Amino acid sequence: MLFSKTTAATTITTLLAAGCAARASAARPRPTSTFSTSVISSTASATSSATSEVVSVAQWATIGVTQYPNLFDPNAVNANEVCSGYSLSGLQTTETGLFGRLSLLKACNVYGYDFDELTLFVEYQSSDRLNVQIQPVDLTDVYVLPDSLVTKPGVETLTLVDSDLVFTYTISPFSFTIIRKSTGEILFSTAGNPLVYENQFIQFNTSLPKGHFITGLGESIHGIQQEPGANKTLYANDAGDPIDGNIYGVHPVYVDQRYDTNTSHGVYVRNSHAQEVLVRDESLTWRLLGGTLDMYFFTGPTVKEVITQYVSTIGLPNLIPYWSLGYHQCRWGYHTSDMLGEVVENFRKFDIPLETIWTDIDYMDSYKDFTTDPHRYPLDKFQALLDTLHANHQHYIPIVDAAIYHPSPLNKSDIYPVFDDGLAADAFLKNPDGSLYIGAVWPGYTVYPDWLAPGTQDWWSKAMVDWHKNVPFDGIWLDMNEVSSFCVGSCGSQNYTQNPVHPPFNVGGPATSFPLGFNITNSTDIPYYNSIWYTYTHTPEPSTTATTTSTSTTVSTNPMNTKAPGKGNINYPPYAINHQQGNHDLAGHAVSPNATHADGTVEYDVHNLWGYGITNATYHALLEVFPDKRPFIVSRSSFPGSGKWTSHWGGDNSADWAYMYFSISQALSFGVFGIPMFGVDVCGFNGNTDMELCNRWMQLGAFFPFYRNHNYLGAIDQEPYVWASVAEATRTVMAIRYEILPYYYTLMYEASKTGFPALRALSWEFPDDKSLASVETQFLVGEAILVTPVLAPLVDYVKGVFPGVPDEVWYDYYTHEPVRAGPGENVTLAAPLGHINVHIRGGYVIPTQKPAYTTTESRKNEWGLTVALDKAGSAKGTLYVDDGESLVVKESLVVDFVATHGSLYTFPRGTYTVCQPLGSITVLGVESKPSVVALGETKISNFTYINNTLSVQNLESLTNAGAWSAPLVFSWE
Ligand code: MIG
Repeated sequence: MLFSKTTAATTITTLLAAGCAARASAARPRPTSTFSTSVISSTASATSSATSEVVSVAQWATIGVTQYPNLFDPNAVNANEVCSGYSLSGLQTTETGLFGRLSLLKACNVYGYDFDELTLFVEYQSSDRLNVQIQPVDLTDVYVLPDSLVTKPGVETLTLVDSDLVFTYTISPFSFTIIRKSTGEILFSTAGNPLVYENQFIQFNTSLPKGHFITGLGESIHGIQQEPGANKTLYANDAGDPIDGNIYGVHPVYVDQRYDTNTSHGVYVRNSHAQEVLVRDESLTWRLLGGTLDMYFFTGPTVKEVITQYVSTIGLPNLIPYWSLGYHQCRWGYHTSDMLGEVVENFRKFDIPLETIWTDIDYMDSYKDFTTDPHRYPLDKFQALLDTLHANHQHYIPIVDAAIYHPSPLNKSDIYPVFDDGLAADAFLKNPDGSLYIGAVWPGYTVYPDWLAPGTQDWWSKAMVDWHKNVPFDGIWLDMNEVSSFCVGSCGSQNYTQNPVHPPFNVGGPATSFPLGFNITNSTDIPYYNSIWYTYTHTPEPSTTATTTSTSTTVSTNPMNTKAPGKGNINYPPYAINHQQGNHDLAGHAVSPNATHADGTVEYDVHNLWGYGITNATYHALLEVFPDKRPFIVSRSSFPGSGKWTSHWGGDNSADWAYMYFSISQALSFGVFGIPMFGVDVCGFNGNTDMELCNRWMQLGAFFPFYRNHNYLGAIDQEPYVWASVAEATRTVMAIRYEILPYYYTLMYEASKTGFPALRALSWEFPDDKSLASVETQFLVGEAILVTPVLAPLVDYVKGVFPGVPDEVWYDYYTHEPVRAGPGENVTLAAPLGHINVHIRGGYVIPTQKPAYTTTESRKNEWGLTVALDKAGSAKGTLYVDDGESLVVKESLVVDFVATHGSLYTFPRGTYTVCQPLGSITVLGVESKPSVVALGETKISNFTYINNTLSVQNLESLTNAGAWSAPLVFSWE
C-alpha cells in the first residue's frame, strides 16, 4: 500500500475525518512523512527489510499534541489565588446529616466555567463512614457516576449513627473540616482555600500536619509513603512502569496514619475522571477534571480498620480459587504449542512445581482475540497439550486483549465472526458522529467494546463460552485495557482497508539491558553480549527511520486547550494533567476522550473505568463458562471495586533490582486498594534478567499472593530452570510456599470476608511504632510470617528489623532459632544466594500441608501444624478449608487453634470433610525437654527436642479419621 508524497495529505485528512472532527481544526502538526514509509519489520535483522515489511499506522498518527502539564508551568495560574469560593446558605439538618446550598462568591473560570450553584450533602452513613458530597444544582452537563457502575455507598442504618467524626464548616467562604471527636484532631480541613468547582476542573485542599504519613493514591511505582513533593496523576495509562508516573489503574484513596495520636483515617474520592493529587509538607491538593465531588471519610482508627472499612465499601475481593495460589509460568514468546509443551515438561524434569502455564499474544491468529494460530498453535496439538495439563491437575491461562480486530471489508476472506457478532450487538464504541471508533493495536485496525452498551455483555459472554469449547482455559488474563490504542484519536472509519498490522515501533527485538551488577557477576560474558547488541542496535530499521518520523510537534500551553461551556473541551481540557505518556496528550496510547458510549457518555468521563468494565464483563462471562466456579482473572487496569472480580499484576516492570524493590510497595498498595491477589513479573519483564536477580526474585515472589514469572518477547529465557542455582533456590522456596498454602488460603479467605489483605506492611501490624512507618523492604504474610528479602546485587547479607521485640519473639523458619534482636535494631542476617530470610512470629499456629507438585496433589497430603510459642508459652491460629473452587461455598471448615500451658487444642467447626490425617506437629519455643508428650490419651515416645523445638512425626495412625474430624489435644510437659 504505497502512496506518493502528494497523496499523503489527502490520506491524512480522510484518516482524521470521522473521529477527530473536533480535533481537525486544531493546530495539528503537519506530518512530513508519507503514509507509505511507515513500514516496520516484525523482526529487525540486517536482511529483513526486503522480506518482512508490513504496513502500520503512520507514526505521526500516534503522536498527538504536546500538552504542557500545568504542574510544570511556572506561569500557570494558581486557582487558590484567583478563585474566591462559595458561600453556604439554607443549611438544614436531616436524620443522617445535613444539606445546604453553595453559591459562587465571584466568577473565577480558571480552568473551565464555574458552576454558580452547588448542593452540599453530608451524610453519616455508618459509625465508621462519613460522606461529603458537593454537586452542581443543575446537572445537565455534569457526569454523575452511577451507582450501577461504581458502587455508591449509602446510609447503612436507619438509627442515628454514633460516629467519631464531626463535620464542621465556615459559611463564607465555605470550607469544611472533619474532626476526630475522641482526640480533637483535625483530620481534614479545606479552611483557608476556596473550593473551585468548574465544568472541567474541581479543586479542593486539605491541611495536613507536618511529618504526615500518607499511603495509597495509585497506581504508580513508588515507595510505600506518598511523601511531601509527590505528584500523583490518576489516569489509566498503558505505560511500562515508569517510576512515579501514572500507570494502568486508578485508585483515588489514601490512608493518613497519625503517629501522634496513634490513629488512622482514610479518604476516598469517588470520581472516574482524570485527577491529580499533590502531596506537600502540610497540605494535599486534589484536582478532578470533571464529575462531582463525592468523598468518603473512614474513621479507622487503626490502619487495619481503615482498610477493611474502605474495601468493604467499594466491594470485598472475590475469593480466589485455591489453584491460583500455585506457581504460574508465562512469557511473551512461547511461539508454538510445541514450545509451550516443552516448557511444561522442563518444569517436571527439573522438579519445579508448575501449576499454570500461560500464553501471551503468540498463540493468536494474527493477534485476534478468541482465535488460535493454525500453524503455530494448531488446535489438535494444542488441545492435546491442554488435556494433558488438565489430567495432571495443571491449568492454563491465555491473554485476552482489549481491542477487537476490525476485518477489512474489501477482503472477503478476512472473516472474523467475533467482530461481526459485536457489530450486530451494537457493542462497540463510536465516534461523536456515530461511526465506529477505530483504533490500532496488535491485530491492525480495531474497535473497542462499549461496556455501557446493553448488548455488550451477552456478546462477550458468548465469545468466551464458544472459545472455551475449543480452548479449555481455566482463567483469563486481561491486557491493554486502559484502554490502549496506537492512534491518537480514531484512526479513521474510512481506512480499515489499509489493514495495518503491528504498531509503528519496534516490538520484540533483543533486550539490550542487564540488571545492575551483571557486568561484575558475568564479566567474562560482557564482550559477547556487547557484540550482539552492537549488531542489533546498529542495524538500521528498514527504510523507516530516515523518512517516517515527524516528531516536530510544537510545545506550548497549547491554544487548543481552551475553555468551553457545557461539557467543555473534551480532547484538550484547559487544565493539562501530567499524564506520563509521550507528550501528555490524553489520547496518547489510548482511546480518545471523545469516543462515545451507547448512552452518550464520552470516554472523557469514564476513561478510568474501561478496564473495570471489561473485568466485570469477563467475570460474568466466566460465570457462564464455569457456572459454579470462582472466576480467575488477572487484569492490568483496575479501579475501586475491581477486586470483586479480579487479581492484578504489576505490569511491565524491568528486569532490574529497583523493580524488585518497588514490588513490595506495589503489593502493599494493592492491599489497600482491595485487590489482595497481586504479584509482579518475577525475574522482571523488560530487559534481560540474570541469574542473581532471578534467583532472588523467584524467592521473593514466592511470598506474594500471585506468583508468576513473565518475560518480554526479546529477552533471554528466564524460566527458573534456566540456571541451576535458580532452580535450586526455587525448589527450596516453593517447598515453603506449598507447605504453607493452607495458611495462605486462609488469609485469602479472610481478605474476601474483611477486606484486609494477606500481605501486610509492618506498620499495619505494629501501628504504635513510628520507626516502622516507611519499612518497604520487609513485609508480613498475615500476622505470623515475616519476610526479609535481599533486594540488591552482590551481597550475601540483608538487614531487617524485628517488630515488637522484646515482647515479641521471632523464630527463623529454617532453624527454629529465636532471633536475637533489640527494639528498633537493624539486624544483619546472613543471606547467601538461594536463601531468603523468613521468620515466624511467636504466638501463632501455622497450619501446613506436605507440599506436592500441584496444589491439587498438595491438598491430598497429610497436614502439619507449626506452633510458635510466644513468651508466655501461648499461640493461636485459624484454618479455613473448602473445596477451593465453588462460587457459592456450601461446605466449609474452620479450625481454631490455641496453645497454652503445654497443650495445643484444635477446634474444628463446619461440614467440609477433610480425610487427610495430621502427620506432624512442631512446637517452637518449648523451654525445656518434655518428659511426657501425648496426643489425646496416647503417649508419644518418639519425639525430638532440638533447639527448644519439640517435633513429632508419623501421627497418621492416630488421626486417620482426618486431621480435623474431631477436636484434638496435643500436650507436652
Ligand atoms: O504492549 O502482550 O503488560 O505483560 O507481555 C505490550 C504483550 C502488550 C503488555 C503486557 C505484557 C505482555 C505484552 N503486552
